[in-house]
Amino acid sequence: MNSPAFPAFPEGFVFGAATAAYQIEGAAAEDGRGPSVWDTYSRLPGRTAHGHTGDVACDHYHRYPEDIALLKDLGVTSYRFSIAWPRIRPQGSGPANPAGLGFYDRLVDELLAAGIEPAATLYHWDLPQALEDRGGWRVRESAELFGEYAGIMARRLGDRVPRWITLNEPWCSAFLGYAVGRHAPGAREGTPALAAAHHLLVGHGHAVSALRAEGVREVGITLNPDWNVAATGSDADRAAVVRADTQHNLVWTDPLFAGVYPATEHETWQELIENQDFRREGDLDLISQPLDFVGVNYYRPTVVADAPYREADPALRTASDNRYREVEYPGVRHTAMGWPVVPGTFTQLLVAMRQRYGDRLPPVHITENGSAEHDVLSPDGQVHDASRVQYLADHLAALRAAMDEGVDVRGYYVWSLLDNFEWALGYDKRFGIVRVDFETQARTPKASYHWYRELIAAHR
Ligand code: IFM
Repeated sequence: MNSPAFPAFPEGFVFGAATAAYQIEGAAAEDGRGPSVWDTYSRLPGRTAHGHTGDVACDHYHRYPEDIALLKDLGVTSYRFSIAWPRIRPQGSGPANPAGLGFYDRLVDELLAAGIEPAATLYHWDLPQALEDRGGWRVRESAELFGEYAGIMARRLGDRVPRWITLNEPWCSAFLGYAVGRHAPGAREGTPALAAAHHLLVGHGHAVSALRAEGVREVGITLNPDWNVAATGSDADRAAVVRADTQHNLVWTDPLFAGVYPATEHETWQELIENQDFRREGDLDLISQPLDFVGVNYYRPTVVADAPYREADPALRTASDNRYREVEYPGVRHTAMGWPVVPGTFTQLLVAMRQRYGDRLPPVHITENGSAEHDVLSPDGQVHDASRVQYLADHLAALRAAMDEGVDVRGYYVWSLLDNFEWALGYDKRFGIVRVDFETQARTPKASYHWYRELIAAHR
């Protein structure tokens, strides 16, 4: 195939690659790491594909020097990784585990020696199980302990890690975790999922305060806003888009960037907006502290159609019963995740965020973008993942278009450096630009790795 053209980015634009602790580290029971909710959940029958767990994953805990060598050869300016809270505080509270701190010390030092800026995410879904046993994100204590843990990490690594992300995709933690039960801890609850959403935001606020107190350079949060498209032009489907936007996007972005919860006609969400006992005076001030950047993870648009509530009695409805349903995006390619590929929606989403919040929207880093494909290891030993290359080229061009329309985007992190544990879908879905053979742990850079490497080199 002919390689797609490289979009041009301004000088200083950050090119990176991203991963997350539970998806790559393995060594789940080593050096004093405590269990996380994902260790527990992945062992429940039928919750992950083939019963896969993150016990070994990419064995990055032992192979990180090899992975950093791949990053160095790729030429990225920054690497986004996450810190496993249960490695640092195995019980979620109490003394820090020196071996856990030592691992991230070594990782950061090796990155810096390779000329790569570390970007650390404090929470990519691996809540210490001990905290889940005390209520998890349903209770305020987890938010407070998250702030303490942020302080521990900032004191330890703040001199060497310039970019800090508090939470990754809190929508998934709250709603996949506590409303529909597709992620750990697997709860299918109503209002407690709304409390979890609120406590995640409060936890973010405590972490921002702790990171600021240690004087770290940049603080942000990573969200996964949806671009919701109405299935038809009907008023009912357009109203469904408003509900989907509220539930998926505004519940995060309005408190963070406008210091309010969104006004909505949506009965389920009214619960969140009205005075709940989990909300306290001053929470919104804590949550809306200014940030240096917002991380945006974007993969695909979502088509929504009006649908009846599944539960007729409002008192019995859960937070996942939102009077809309997702439908197929017709006529476009779908990735191995079944996700529609419509790169122009990436531009639309970023421009819409900028329009809604104006200058209150901080500069943006794209902290994840990429695609799972049906990769094949060819007889020549290579992975010719042309569809992933095209996906990346088209999304980078769409990103560039958003910048041309005035969105201040400072960086782009491909998801992911490595094939890894794709949560409930186990190891079946491959997002890496480097193939991982999970039997031998051999790493093979794919065509997309080589393409991205050339794109980065073209900007030097
Ligand atoms: O693998 C995940 C990642 O952990 C969070 N964002 C989406 C990715 C692909 O599903």
